[in-house]
Amino acid sequence: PTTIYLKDYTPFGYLVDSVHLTFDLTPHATRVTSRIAFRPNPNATDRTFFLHGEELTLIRAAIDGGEITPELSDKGLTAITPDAPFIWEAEVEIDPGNNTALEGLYMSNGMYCTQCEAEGFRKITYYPDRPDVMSTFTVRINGDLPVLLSNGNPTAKGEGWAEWTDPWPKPAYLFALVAGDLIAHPGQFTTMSDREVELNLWVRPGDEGKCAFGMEALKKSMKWDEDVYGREYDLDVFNIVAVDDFNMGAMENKGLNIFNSSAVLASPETSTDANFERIEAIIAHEYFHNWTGNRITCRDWFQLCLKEGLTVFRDAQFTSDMRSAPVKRIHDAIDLRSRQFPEDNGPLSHPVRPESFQEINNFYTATVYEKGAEIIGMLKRLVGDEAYAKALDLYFDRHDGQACTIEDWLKVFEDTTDRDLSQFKRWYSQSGTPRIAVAEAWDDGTYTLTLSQRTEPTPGQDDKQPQVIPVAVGLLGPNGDEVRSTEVLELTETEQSFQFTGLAARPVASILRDFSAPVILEQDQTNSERAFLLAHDTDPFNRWQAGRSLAQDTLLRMISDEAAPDADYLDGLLSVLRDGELDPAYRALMLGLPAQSELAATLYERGDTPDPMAIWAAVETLRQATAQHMQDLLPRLHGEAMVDAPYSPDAEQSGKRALGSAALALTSRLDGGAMAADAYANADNMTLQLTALSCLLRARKGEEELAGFYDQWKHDRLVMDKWFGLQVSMASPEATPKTARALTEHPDFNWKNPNRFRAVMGALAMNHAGFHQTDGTGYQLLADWLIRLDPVNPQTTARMCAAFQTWTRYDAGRQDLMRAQLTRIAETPNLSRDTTEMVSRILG
Ligand code: HT7
Ligand code: ZN
Repeated sequence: PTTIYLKDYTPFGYLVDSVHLTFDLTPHATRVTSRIAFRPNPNATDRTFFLHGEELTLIRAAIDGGEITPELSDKGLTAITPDAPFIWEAEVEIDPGNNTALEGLYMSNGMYCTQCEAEGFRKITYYPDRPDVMSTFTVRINGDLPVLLSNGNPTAKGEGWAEWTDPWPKPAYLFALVAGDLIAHPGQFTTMSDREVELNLWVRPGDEGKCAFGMEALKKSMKWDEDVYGREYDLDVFNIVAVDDFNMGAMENKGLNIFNSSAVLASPETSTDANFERIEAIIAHEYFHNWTGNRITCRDWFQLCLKEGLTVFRDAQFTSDMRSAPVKRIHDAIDLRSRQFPEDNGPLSHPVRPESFQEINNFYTATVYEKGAEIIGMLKRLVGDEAYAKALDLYFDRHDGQACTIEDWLKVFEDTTDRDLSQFKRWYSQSGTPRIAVAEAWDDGTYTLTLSQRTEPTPGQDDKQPQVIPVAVGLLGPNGDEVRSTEVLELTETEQSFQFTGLAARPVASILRDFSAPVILEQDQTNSERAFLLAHDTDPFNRWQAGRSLAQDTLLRMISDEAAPDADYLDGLLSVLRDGELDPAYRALMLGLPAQSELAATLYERGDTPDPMAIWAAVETLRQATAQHMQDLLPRLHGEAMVDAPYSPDAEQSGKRALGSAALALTSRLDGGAMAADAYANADNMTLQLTALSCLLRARKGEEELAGFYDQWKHDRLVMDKWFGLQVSMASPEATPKTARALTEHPDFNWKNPNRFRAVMGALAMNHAGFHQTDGTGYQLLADWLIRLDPVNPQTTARMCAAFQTWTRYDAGRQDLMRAQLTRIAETPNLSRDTTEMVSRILG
């Protein structure tokens, strides 16, 4: 496979002034006719006229009306062109009905839809399929279906046809087309300059009852982007379509967002609070792309973080504003540690702006998205809110309509603040998670904090340079009062000391408040210091972190030394949970424990070999001890969690339910699931129903309820995904691979549907002790299915290979077993480029 390098970027030899496309839709022989106005690009030297094109049958090609015979390859075509503006015409035939890869034009339940990011447009017609080639598009769709949609505004329609015009120049990856028997859930939005926008959420008949929440989320997002970023929507219509077969969450196509139905459809009966929150965030994310991604796009795919990091950052700000900022920040830190840190510190490690790739689809990663967003958070913290707002205004003014780079992005900050961001820029090029070691000294009223940073070598990067790290610090006095409020220290050297003078007594430092940088803090804290911070820290993130550190410390000692659960942890937790003044959602988070895979990572980093069963057993023991320790408080927590109002997925109600669910899970460890059985019988929403069912399954009960759940919900695809996934996540470690295998034999296991495949195989990979059973059956089952899925859907297969990315952490026996499965996948004949690249990077 060919490797593509950032350093090799050159502009395309031609500019595109307009694109006209006509689609004659039939399932197996769709005709696509293109008429494209090209002209030589004055800023380019290479005039090779190469158009990308894959899996296309060329019927006819012409330049300025004269038929030509271009040179064809499996990647595209080359032709001789005039040295002046010209019109390119082509007619191709494609087969959407057999497109199982879900890239390009494909069919899902009888509906035509597209997915063009990153390089799917080349499966629709011949085109310079690269993000720096931008053009207006006019699209005519001929098809015998009631709803025919494309980007932009509707400009004409008749029986069996429709025409759409998108006035905003865009790259081909934002092209979209949908045709099907769909029903609209309508809405309306008046923009800040009083323009009326027609909104529609298009769904399959039967899903009409699941649209209201998504529509409200869209309106809130539109309003928020006006209020906070001054960004107004720029077309007469905004359409969202829900599709069942989709490789990722959703896609921001201009004026026609396409969503995985799991990321947009919701009702209280079928969706959990977590589903609602995720849907609100994804709708916001895709909508925000209209400016950060669509109006200003990426010059090339190496710059992916330009749009994704910024848009994730914006959607996180939105969620903080709509819900609770501390709760959102804690969720983000948990997510980063469980998904991004393993990537950054393993064989798949890559810079936020990668320098090379074979298959760009493999770089839609937690590093590009979430670490990319963290970088923006750090930048904002360093320059301050006001300068950030100014820099963003300048970014939109200066670059509207352009395809940009990270250099363009940083330049607007340099120009607004006069800061030199050359060292800061290392965040984009240097992979790996920086570690900050903490040393403290106290001398006669002066507290000295010495911070030193280091980043371990990562693939292709042996030597690391110091980065600019904003470390937010506050100091607490012995009575728990804050003696120094939060200050952002700028760590730029390998080692740096910071002094705080004039203190009456030695303080307790609260370091990395609000998780001010995506780093690992190495601090030799005593458990009494942690307990002190858990009781007193005024920074909600670090207060939670203190509890987390206590939990981690006790778990590590339980695993390595067979120690008993730590009293500081149990007592500290009890007092926080007793505090009725604290937000229930926050208290629910306090009850969480580090993921078992995270404990494995910490053990490995300490030089120990993690034993997944020992980790699992320690977590079980600690949970049991917590339940016993909190026995008297649990009824009160249940009481506090009672919601005496019609169901709403808002932050207040869902916070209460989160606390109630955590209390129910602990209670089930004491009463054998009696209360959960009751809760299941009385549940009137999916959050409670699923919580109760998971408690029962964990108590090794609930067979009857599981069967009842199936009968109740077998008609609902999204709920059935939960039914499949839950059984695998709740299975005992020994039973996990067997349970997953049995589910793959279930008649409803439609493995070609990415959601259903992920429900089972994703849950298998996430069940740490179950996946890592010593007999290797977990590894083998996953590999069997990845090999089967690869020719059908390479993108989803490749993403799921990441389940093996931590294989070198474990003992020799497990390593042999995982290596054998990875090798078996790698040696499969005709393996896709996507999976080949992933497996070879994982094997190293
Ligand atoms: N920009 C999109 C990323 C994407 C994608 C989405 C759906 C299916 C395939 C895809 N490939 C890339 C989604 C986003 O970040 O908003
Ligand atoms: Zn995005």
